[in-house]
Amino acid sequence: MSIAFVTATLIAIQQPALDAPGPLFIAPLASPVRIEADGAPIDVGADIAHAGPLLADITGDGTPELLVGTFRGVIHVYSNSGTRAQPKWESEGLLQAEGEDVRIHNW
Ligand SMILES: [Ca+2]
Repeated sequence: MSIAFVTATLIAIQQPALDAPGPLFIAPLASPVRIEADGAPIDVGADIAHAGPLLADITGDGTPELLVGTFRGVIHVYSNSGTRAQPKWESEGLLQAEGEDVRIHNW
């Protein structure tokens, strides 16, 4: 998959300081679920793990793709042939720009 550039919006949940007055609300979390692509759990462990997932609509069709950055600086791209509510991920390989794998050095 090749793109010119990526824009994305990150959403953070603001939590009150621990010493703030009033009750501290901590939402219960659901059990973790392995995300699958092509019928198997996604595993970018060969790239030393430290996976950084991001949902972003890089094709402009209104359905987000799954991008998973790794410690080595490459970004795995998974297209969604499902829906926003019921995604079905399929591996598209590494993110490329101008025919080359995108590498973002993080050190
Ligand atoms: Ca899309």
